[in-house]
Amino acid sequence: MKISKFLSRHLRHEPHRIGITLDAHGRVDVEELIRAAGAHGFTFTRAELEEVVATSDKQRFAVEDGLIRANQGHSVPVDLDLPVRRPPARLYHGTVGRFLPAIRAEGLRAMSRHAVHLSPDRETAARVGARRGRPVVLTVEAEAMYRDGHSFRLSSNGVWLADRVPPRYLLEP
Ligand code: HQG
Repeated sequence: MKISKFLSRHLRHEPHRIGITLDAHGRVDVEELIRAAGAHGFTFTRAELEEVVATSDKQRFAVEDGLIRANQGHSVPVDLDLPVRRPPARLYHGTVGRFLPAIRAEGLRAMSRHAVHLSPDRETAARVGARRGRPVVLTVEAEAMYRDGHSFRLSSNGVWLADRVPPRYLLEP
C-alpha cells in the first residue's frame, strides 16, 4: 500500500484499526501515528510522511505543530472547523450515469462521507467521476442554493462541501 493510501484510510475512516485516536478536529500526533503504523507492519519515516504531505496531488493532509490530519473526506465524526463561505455561482459534481436516477429523485447526498463534495471546475469534477467509470459532470446552482439558505464550507484543499444538494439546483449536461 502507498503511504498516502494508508494515511487516507486511517486518518479518515479507520483510526481504530491501528489503535490510534483522532482528536475532535481529526488530528493525531505524527510520531504516534508512525509508531502505531510500524506496530501494525507498515513502516515509514517522518521524512517520507512529510514528503507525501507536501507532494500529495490534492493536498489531502496537513501537518501543524507535530499533528497531522486529513483535510477532508472523513467518514468518522470530526469537526474540521471549516469556514462557511459564499460559493461561486456554479460548482460541479462528478458522478456516473448509473447514479443519475437516484440523484434526480433525491438530489446529491453525502452517502458515507460527512458532506457532498463539489469541485470548482468541470475538469476536477470529471476526474472525481472518472474514479467510477465514464464521468458525468452535473452543474450545481450554488449561488441559488446559498441565497435559499444552504451553507457551504471550503476545505483547505479547495473542495466545496455541502450537506446536500436538492435536485432543483442540479443541471445535467
Ligand atoms: C454518489 C475523492 C446515489 C456521488 C474525490 C458519488 C473527491 C449518489 C458517490 C472525494 C447520490 C459517493 C469525494 C444519491 C450522491 N444516490 N448516488 N442520492 N448522491 N451520489 O466517494 O464525490 O481521493 O463519497 O455522485 O476526488 O465521488 O478520497 O464521493 O459518486 O474529492 O481524496 O455517491 O473523494 O478524493 O462517493 O468523491 P464518494 P465523491 P480522495
